[in-house]
Amino acid sequence: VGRTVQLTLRSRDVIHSFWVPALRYKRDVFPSYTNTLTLRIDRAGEWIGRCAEYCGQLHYQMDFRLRALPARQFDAWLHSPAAAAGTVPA
Ligand SMILES: [Cu+2]
Repeated sequence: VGRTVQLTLRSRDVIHSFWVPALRYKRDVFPSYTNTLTLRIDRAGEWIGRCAEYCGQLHYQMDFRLRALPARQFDAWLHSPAAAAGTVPA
């Protein structure tokens, strides 16, 4: 919350699109090109994200959650074994 964050986006297979409608963030994700998305969220919360590019039979399952944590909670997670393992806080 309150920090500028840059996401690095790259697909393992086909073209997807990282879309968080409520925040108006959307960026295409390619297998052969690394894209970035710079975002800043000024309040804690959780938003639903979806793939906005028809990417195959499992496209309908490509929902995710984007969560903005207060700075102290984010820093604790960032320096935890969970972050190193690539997992997110519950
Ligand atoms: Cu898709």
